[in-house]
Amino acid sequence: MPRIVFMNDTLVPENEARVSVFDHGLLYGDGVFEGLRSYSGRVFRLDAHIDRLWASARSICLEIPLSQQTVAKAVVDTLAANALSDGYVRLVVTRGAGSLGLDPNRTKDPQVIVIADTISLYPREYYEKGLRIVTAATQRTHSAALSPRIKSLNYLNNIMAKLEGLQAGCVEALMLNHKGEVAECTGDNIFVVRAGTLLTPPPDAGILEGITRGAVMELAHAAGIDCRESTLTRHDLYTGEECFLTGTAAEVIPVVEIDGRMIGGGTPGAITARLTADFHKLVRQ
Ligand code: PXG
Repeated sequence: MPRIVFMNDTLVPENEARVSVFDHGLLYGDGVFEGLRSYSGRVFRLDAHIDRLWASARSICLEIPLSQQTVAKAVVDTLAANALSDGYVRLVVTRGAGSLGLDPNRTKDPQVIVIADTISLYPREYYEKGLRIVTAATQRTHSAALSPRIKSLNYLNNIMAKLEGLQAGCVEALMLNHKGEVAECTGDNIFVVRAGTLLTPPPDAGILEGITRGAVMELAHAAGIDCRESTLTRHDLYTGEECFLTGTAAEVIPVVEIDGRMIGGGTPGAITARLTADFHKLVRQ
């Protein structure tokens, strides 16, 4: 069955959902996006995703031609049109069609696109046994070059690091910032447990402030787990008791090996298990 896609103001079959070859989203990666999930027919933290999309767009001087309410409704309507109650949504705003030149002032009609599909999850085994990851040589973009807080359509930085991970037989890769500090993974934020305290890099380490990351920090506080943002080095990860990643697609996933160093006992830890369970409860609330 063809999927139904929202484009600008209407729901259309996927074969009618087309963008121009002159769209600067295609020509330059000039645009912003979000990835969201729905659980049992409810979109998780829809408002937070809408806010982050608007923040990303504002940061690149892209004016989204629809209201926040209209886009939020489009997400819900697109899921419904595809009869998806547990689904994945890709929300994309491109700069629109323009001339063959960088000038964003010579583009018009930003395209607002909502695609809904089933989510392809990591195999269950990864959640039970934990992931092995490696550090990529590709650094996370310097925030003076392009802020990692913008969820832009230009993901080549992360894709280069992802390739390095895949070439090493890993599904995720750790990215460091220009100072050599831990930033995040290619599509997930990272947490480590040290002396019973849960630590994650601060926004100024050059990360995307993940919505799952925020939810997990709230859950840790509610569970009485001391949780703080802290500058981290690879040594802090290697010598931690537990490590896990968070993201819309991955949810909470344990990491048991980094660059050949076994983390903790080499099996997912108790704090990871507790927050995974709490996260599952939260998304189904
Ligand atoms: N860091 C980066 C660089 C991301 O792209 C996250 C962290 C986690 O953020 P949320 O808000 O999802 O908790 C992301 C987002 C995919 C996919 O299909 C995943 C992301 C982006 C694009 C595609 O797996 N993760």
